[in-house]
Amino acid sequence: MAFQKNEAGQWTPVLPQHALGTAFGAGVWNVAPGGGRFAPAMRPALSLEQTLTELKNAGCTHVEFHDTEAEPEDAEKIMKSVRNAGVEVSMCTANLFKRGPEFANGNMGSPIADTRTEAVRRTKDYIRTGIEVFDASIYVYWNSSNGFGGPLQVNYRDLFQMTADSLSEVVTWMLDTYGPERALPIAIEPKPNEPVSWGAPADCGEVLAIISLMPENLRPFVGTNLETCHSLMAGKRYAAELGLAAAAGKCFYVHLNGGTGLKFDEDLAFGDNDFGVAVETVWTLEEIGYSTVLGIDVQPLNTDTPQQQSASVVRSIRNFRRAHEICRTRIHAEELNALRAKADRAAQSDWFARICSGIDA
Ligand SMILES: [Mn+2]
Repeated sequence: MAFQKNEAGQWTPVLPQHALGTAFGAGVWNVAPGGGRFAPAMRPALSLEQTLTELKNAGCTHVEFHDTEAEPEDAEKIMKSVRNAGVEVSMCTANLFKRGPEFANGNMGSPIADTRTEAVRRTKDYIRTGIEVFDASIYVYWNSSNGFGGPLQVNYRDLFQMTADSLSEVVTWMLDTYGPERALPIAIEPKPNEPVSWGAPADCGEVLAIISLMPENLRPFVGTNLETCHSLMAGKRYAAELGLAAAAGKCFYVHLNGGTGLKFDEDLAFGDNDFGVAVETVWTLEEIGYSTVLGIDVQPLNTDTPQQQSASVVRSIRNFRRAHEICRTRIHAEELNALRAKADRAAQSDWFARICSGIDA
């Protein structure tokens, strides 16, 4: 069962329950040869079976797929490999950015009707695969090419309304086909730029705004998948974005990773560059009661060797455990809440450095 009614009669997602830090999922694209516009490929490409083994050995209990890595027609065969590897599929997502030229000018909110139609069709196809083959617990819509690159390239009002309308079409089809009990929770992953100069939705607030543009009866089926690096690129504090999603009852899934600020999608390991972000993220996940699979979305570093194919995934999980241990042993809710109740940010800053460093002096 994927949705059930709560005491107030609202449909709410039923996500697999895992105590925080006991279930991690990573994308099969997180183990990759590397390379791009500014760097050569650094490692040999692995087979799907090798990739699944790498992720399992890295500590993942779950894996994630794009439809370009696991086409709907190959999904049954791929599920055999997934089962053989001893993992499960947590998330699946249709690639609405790099499949071909059709998504060069947006997807769900594109000014081109055929593009919107194709985005909706591919999304329905992969939701069907997620429900019928993968037994996935979440479907992610990442905005990717949805947005614009310069002045008046889109009608700005239509961009947001049409994105909502396309999602409404998907949810309506899903409910008609499977009913709420089998419906797959849809999580929107925002990003402010890359591949487009202005991506829509750019952040958690814009995701919530788009959901609010959908008919009321469809809104319960759509939430957020917030990613650490995307939030940093938007100039946001990731943990605060999680808090906003949770306040709206929309924190369906997360993508943990790292970045260095208002730059590009670095997809560093969780805890890389700014370990304090990892500590406040883990504490915030505890505070909001996050209790399902923790998604990781990282890339290997350029210097990673063929023996380090999954080093960024390994380090993400290790850093999560380090941050979790700090939260468990050095953060005391009463002490923190007492600090929050005082107008003394100097004391709060000193406290945070003390708990992260473990040094009292
Ligand atoms: Mn992501």
